[in-house]
Amino acid sequence: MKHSSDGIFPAVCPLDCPDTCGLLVHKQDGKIVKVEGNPAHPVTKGAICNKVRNMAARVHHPERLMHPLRRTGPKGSGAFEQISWDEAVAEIAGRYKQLSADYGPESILPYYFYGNMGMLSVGGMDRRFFNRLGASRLDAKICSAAGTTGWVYTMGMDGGASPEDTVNADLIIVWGGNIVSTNMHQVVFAEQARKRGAKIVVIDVHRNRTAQWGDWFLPLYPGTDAALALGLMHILFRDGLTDEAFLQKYTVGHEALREQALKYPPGLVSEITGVPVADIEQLARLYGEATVPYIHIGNGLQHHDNGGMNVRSIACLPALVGAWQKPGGGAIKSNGGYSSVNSQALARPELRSNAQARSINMNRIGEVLMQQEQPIMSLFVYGTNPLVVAPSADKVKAGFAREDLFTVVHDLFMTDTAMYADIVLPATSTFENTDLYSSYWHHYIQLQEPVLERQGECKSNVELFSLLGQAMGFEPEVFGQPEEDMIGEALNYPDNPYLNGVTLERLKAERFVKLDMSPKAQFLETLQTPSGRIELYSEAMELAGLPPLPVYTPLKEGYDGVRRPEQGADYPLMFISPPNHHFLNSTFGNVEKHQRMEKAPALQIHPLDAAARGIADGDEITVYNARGAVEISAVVTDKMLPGTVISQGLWWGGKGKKQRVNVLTPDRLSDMDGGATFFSATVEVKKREQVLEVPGTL
Ligand SMILES: Nc1nc2c(c(=O)[nH]1)N[C@H]1C(S)=C(S)[C@@H](COP(=O)(O)OP(=O)(O)OC[C@H]3O[C@@H](n4cnc5c(=O)[nH]c(N)nc54)[C@H](O)[C@@H]3O)O[C@H]1N2
Ligand SMILES: Nc1nc2c(c(=O)[nH]1)N[C@H]1C(S)=C(S)[C@@H](COP(=O)(O)OP(=O)(O)OC[C@H]3O[C@@H](n4cnc5c(=O)[nH]c(N)nc54)[C@H](O)[C@@H]3O)O[C@H]1N2
Ligand code: SF4
Ligand SMILES: [Mo]
Repeated sequence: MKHSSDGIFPAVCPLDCPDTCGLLVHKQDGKIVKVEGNPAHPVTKGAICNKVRNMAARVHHPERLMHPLRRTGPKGSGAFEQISWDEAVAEIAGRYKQLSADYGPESILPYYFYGNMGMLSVGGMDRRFFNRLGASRLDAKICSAAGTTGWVYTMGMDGGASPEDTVNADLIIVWGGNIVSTNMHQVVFAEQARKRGAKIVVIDVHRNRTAQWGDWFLPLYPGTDAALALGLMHILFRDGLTDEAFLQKYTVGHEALREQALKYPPGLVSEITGVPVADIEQLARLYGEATVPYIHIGNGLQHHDNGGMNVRSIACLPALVGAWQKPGGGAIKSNGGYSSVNSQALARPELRSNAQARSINMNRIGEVLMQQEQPIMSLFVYGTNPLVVAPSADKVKAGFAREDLFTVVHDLFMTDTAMYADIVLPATSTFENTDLYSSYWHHYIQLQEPVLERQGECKSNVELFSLLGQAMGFEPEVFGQPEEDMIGEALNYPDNPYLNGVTLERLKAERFVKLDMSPKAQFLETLQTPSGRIELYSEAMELAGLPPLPVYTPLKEGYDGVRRPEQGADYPLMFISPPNHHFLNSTFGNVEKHQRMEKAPALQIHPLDAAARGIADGDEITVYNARGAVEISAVVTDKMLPGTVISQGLWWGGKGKKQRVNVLTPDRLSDMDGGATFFSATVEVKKREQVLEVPGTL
């Protein structure tokens, strides 16, 4: 494609969002002037969110990084000088050779996430580079680790119902997911179901946009979802609403689960969750009597100390009523497993000579940077903005401020994180790249080909790590492999039958290639759990030291129906900081258009909690706990139960502002697979007298 020409070009949304929309990019005079949905995409059908509709403002933002930079002032001061790519690459390669000699290559840590979901962008040349270097490995558990693990213990694979089938559902429960903001095409399917008579129930800790759209909103206390799921099971078993034939044929452990559910009568569950007994009874009846009940399991309820078990418990519900037998029934936690590609061909783990190299959980980055033993001496950050998105952000900042830490950041913008880099490298936008995209929700694979010429001196992740590989003297055939060859190898993966027939040639010709979903017809017969059945009782969990049956465990800070005595009076409010509508995690947080749409960072607080603290709507407040403090304004609202406060959106700090919510969040790990516990935080709030802002470092 002649990408310097003007016109309308197909593209793929690269953001970490389940919808992975097909886009059309309009170009005039070599610039993107408009981004719209591609009506030809079979699922997203031309509808896209407002964030990406305004993507041109980000791609052509005046502050986009265009050249490599080297730090000239103290860390975090933002003082940099422009350097050439040759200088930047030589400096990084030189430092990496020296660090490998002095401390060993494991003193170098890649720190990445999915700012761009392209399979070549993360997991391709980058992984080859760090494998060949022998760097420490990153355990990338910031997003969905705990919940996915809880799901997989129960269902065997990272996959559930097919989204397009959910139009057949007659009851839709959106549980801990704000899909109006975070998965808009699931809302489109749910609307179609609603037109045919489906009822939409939303279970959440606050009346978010999705709850306002749904038919029935049930607010509950944070982290109590497993108790609610067990309460529903209690009633389903008690009232004979279970599908006994299904339980016999497709599950193990239903008798043990029945016993377990006896321990969760509605009265107790109501006390734990804050949901009235009558509502628990009614929801169980609705679920038990529905013909095609579908549950959307969001990410919110698994960002907790007990997050894995929350998802695990909800994942048992469809089996109790045999929902999996009907197209559109069952649940979706994530569908990433259907589109798994040959990740080994991309990442080439065999290039690593130290197979035993340590693995570091990204949720612990602040702590890890402070450790004296086997210290991390260099961080290479790409596709993520840890100073804003990682938990316990003040600790993270202290780690990044270490003068002896050699930090490289590759990004499109001078993020809060890049401010702490020694070398900042400019990244291309997805529209300048070749890449391969799958969705972790729908079943279509897409190819991105460059539609915009390189902006400034920007380089893609693939180019960057290819250059670095060459500078280190690594194998030219590995580090110079053409992108299309890498894509071909990734798709060549007989281990995944769903990928059958998806090829580069077809992607080029057809743009949207559906996975071969025919193996799904045998879904229930080919479950990949150890028993080959849905595991209501899981021996694998028992072996892993986890409770084999669903169980409710209170959060480490916070509620279990009543305030827990050991929590003390210091930080009595549960603090939830989920994404907002117009940012994508911290992406767009620096774009004026998107900031305007979000107004300003705020804390939603219940009238009772506000009154107890003399706080009125619009007051400037300090939200604090032992981890730090945030200064934002109060919105007094009854959208949640008293005792819970909400701040939506991952705002950047920028200079002098104390508004990064992750200062308050714990870096504890969840019950399963080292997941993050962002939402298991407690805080106190006080009114703040207006003070003049003093500019300074972050
Ligand atoms: N607009 C927009 N879209 C996004 C993103 C974004 O930042 N902005 N981020 C993307 C990413 S990376 C992800 S992982 C997904 C996440 O999207 P979702 O799956 O929707 O998950 P969250 O938005 O994290 O949380 C969803 C809801 O869970 C609620 N919640 C918190 N704790 C609990 C609890 O204990 N129980 C229950 N029942 N609910 C609880 C939160 O209040 C929130 O309303 O969205 C993706 N899409
Ligand atoms: N308090 C709280 N914290 C959270 C969450 C929450 O709900 N509450 N959500 C968590 C979740 S679910 C997630 S997934 C994480 C997400 O956190 P991150 O993965 O850090 O996501 P973003 O904030 O979008 O940052 C992505 C960065 O990648 C850059 N980028 C984009 N494309 C490219 C590229 O091609 N190359 C390079 N080198 N860089 C690129 C973007 O400019 C941006 O700065 O945040 C987590 N943090
Ligand atoms: S962010 Fe999500 S909804 Fe918006 S265009 Fe991208 S994939 Fe579609
Ligand atoms: Mo995420």
